[in-house]
Amino acid sequence: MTDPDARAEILDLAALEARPVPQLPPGESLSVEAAYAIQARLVARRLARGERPVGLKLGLTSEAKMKQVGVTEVILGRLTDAMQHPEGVSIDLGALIHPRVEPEIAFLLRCPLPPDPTPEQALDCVEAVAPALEIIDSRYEGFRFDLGDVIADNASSAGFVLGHWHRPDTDIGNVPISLSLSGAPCETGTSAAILGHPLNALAAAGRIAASRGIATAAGDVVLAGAATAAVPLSPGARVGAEFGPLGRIEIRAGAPEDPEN
Ligand code: 0L1
Ligand code: MG
Repeated sequence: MTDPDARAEILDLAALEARPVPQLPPGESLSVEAAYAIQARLVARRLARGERPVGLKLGLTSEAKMKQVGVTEVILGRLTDAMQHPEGVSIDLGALIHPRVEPEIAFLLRCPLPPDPTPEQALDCVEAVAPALEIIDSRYEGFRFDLGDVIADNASSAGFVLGHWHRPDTDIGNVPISLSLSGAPCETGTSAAILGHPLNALAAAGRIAASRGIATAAGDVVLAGAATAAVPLSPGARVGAEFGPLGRIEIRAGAPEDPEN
């Protein structure tokens, strides 16, 4: 059986050193329960280094991603303050293995999520909504993993950028979203691709958090999941994301010689 502390250390070092590790061999696949236990230890190592928990992220929220990993349930990862970047910033790619970026919708909570909320009950806990970009980075070679691997790897969490906050009653059910790289359009989608409505993802976050003993609190950010496929980030790229009435977010992928890195 996989030792959870040893596995958490392997994944933590892979992220710290930006060096990928192999996924577990098929005979050693993790159960979902074992995988969340490793994730908890992995995040505890970050907190022990002084990082602060700031919320949660949903992963595998689109049908395409679920199919890719062969699952029917979304997954949860945890966000820390060290993962948040200000808008417009240059992201240090040297600290990442094979980063990708994807547009999402973010929620700011005004109270803890109930254990199994309806989307309407989840909305009652929302202080504000915002457009967001998530930077994902699998710690596994070739971005190859099974369900247990990716949960253990904190759902590929690596970074996130928030746009401007809007009122909680803003209609986020079908926001048109487009992503461009250095001015060239590359992905389009809508927030309806996030489990049919981002509030369904927020409700799922409440359900999974409760079932895994993960607390939520006022002030937490919850990333609802991707509205388009994730796009590889390469040095020097300018990423622009348009979220219709919610606004626009821009970041840059730092080139190695970039003075900001
Ligand atoms: O945020 C995500 O949907 C990522 C979940 C993990 C799967 C992946 O890394 O693509
Ligand atoms: Mg995501």
